[in-house]
Amino acid sequence: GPEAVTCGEAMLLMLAEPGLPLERATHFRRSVAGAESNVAAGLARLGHWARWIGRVGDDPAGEAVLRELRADGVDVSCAEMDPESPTGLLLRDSHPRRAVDVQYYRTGSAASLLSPAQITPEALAGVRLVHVTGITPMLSEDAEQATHALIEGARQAGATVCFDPNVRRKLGTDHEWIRRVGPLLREADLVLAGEEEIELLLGAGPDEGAKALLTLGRAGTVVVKHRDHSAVAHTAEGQWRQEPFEVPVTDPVGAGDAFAAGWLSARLRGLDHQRALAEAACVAALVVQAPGDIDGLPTAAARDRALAAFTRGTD
Ligand code: KDG
Repeated sequence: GPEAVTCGEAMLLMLAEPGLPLERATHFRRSVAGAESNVAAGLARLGHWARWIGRVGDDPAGEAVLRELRADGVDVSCAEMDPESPTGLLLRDSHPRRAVDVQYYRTGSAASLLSPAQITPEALAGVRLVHVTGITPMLSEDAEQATHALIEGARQAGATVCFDPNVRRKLGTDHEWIRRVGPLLREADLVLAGEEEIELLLGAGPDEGAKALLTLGRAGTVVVKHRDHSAVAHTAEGQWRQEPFEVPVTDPVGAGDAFAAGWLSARLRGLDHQRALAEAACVAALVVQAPGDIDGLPTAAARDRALAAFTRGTD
């Protein structure tokens, strides 16, 4: 079976040519987006057997999404094509120094009809790690139930559950995020979260929030991604910090998913906390140098070469 499973909405991404605001752009490049499928693609590029569970429409956009994920090595054998509902779509631009403008066309999409029925024991058989994000439960009530079924199924399969809240303010009010996604932080064995997300969902600062999850939740490790792009791993035994690798940023979107993939790959290979954070920061630094969410994802060999070069620079 696969080493890792993710589940969520993958969308057709139309990425505007760089340098123009979204409403002015006339040329768009077709790609694929979706936080969970991005992580699956990251793990697959790094050499892991990674499965993505989700739904797309039975339409050309859905074909394109599945073809691209397959080409990146993602196992899409448990993905479904829905003849009744369309594939979700997203338009965005990319700017290194201002917030990216995103417009979603995903209400009523095939993925919003994801249901617990798709989370079968077969889909999770033998899996070691299940990566869940807060986007999925915010899509619809069905998708929220599917998220709970996924966590339950992961436990039954004996898998580690990793959770990234991935707060996207266009998907709900603060109150909805706190109510629907906040409790999931306490269900996860591994948590990856931004400083702002900890503040919103736990009403606490980063250190205090991480400590609360380690003591009140199930988490054995909490990684907080700070505003200055440094990351700190918290466990009961101690803390490890990683500074970001300085690179020219082309497109910051996908950095968090790349970080997750880099970190989870290191965890799956049994590496220590410091090395896992360094690999995570390295994979993120490679992704932000390329346009698109997943285009800059490295193979394991490319990651190792880049990490050697980055750390030589800091010696
Ligand atoms: O993490 C990047 C995602 O935000 C992007 O791929 C689109 O999944 C997406 C979302 O819901 O915003």
